[in-house]
Amino acid sequence: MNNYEFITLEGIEGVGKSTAIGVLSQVLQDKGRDVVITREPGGTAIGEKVRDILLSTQNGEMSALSELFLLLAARAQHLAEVVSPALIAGKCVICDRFFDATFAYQGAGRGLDTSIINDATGLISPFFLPTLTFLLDAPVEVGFKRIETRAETDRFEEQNKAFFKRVRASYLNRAQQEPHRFVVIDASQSLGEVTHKIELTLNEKFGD
Ligand code: Z5A
Repeated sequence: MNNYEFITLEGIEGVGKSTAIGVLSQVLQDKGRDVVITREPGGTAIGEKVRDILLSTQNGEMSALSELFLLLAARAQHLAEVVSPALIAGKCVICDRFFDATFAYQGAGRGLDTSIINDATGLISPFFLPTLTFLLDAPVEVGFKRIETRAETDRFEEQNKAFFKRVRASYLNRAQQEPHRFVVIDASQSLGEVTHKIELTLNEKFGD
C-alpha cells in the first residue's frame, strides 16, 4: 500500500485531460487534500522551455531519440523540483501525463524500442510512481474532432491518425497490464458522464 497520492491523467489528444483535471482537483480539495496540479512535459521553468522545443512545429527534424531525451530531461527536473518535494510534504500531486505517455508516444507512436525507453527512464530513477492513473479513452476521430477548431497545432498534433491509433492501443495495453493502477474512462461520453465517473472513482478510492 502506497502512503502517497500521485495521480496521473493520460490519453490521446483532445480526450479531455485538461478539463478532467479541474474536476479531480476540486473533488480532492473537498476531501481535504492539499493538491498540486502539474504537467509533462513542463511543470518547471526549465521543463516549460523544453516543452516549447518539443511542441514547436519549427522542429520537424527532431529525431525520436532526441525527443525521448528532451522529455526525460524535463521529467528529471520535474521530479526533483516539483513532484518529489510535494509528495514528501504529504501533498496530493495530479499530473497531466507522465511516463505512460513516453511508452505510448515515443514507443508505439515513434517506434522506439521499449527496452531503450525502459533503460533511459531508469537513468532518472523515478522514486515515486503514479498510484492512480486515469486513462481517458476515445477513438482517434473523437479527439481530432474536439480540437479541430484550434487556431494552431503543435508538432505532435501534426501526426496522422495511424500514429494516434498506435498510441491509443499502447495506452489500452498498459491499462490491461496494470488494472490495479489504471481506471479507464470512456471519454467519448458527455462531459457530465465523464465527470461523474471520475467522482465515483475518487469516492471509492479516497472515501466520501
Ligand atoms: N508527450 C510525449 O510524447 N511523451 C511524453 O512522455 C509526454 C508527453 C509526457 C503535449 O501534451 C504533448 O506531449 C502530447 C504528447 C507529448 N501531444 N499530443 N498529442 P498535452 O497533454 O499538453 O497535449 P494534448 O494531449 O494535445 O492536450 P490537449 O489537446 O489539450 O487535450 P486534452 O487536455 O485531453 O483535452 P481538453 O483540452 O481538456 O479538451 C479538448 C476539447 O474537448 C475542449 O474544447 C473541451 O471542452 C472538449 N471536451 C473535453 N471533454 C469533453 C467531453 N467529454 N465531451 C465533449 N467535449 C469535451
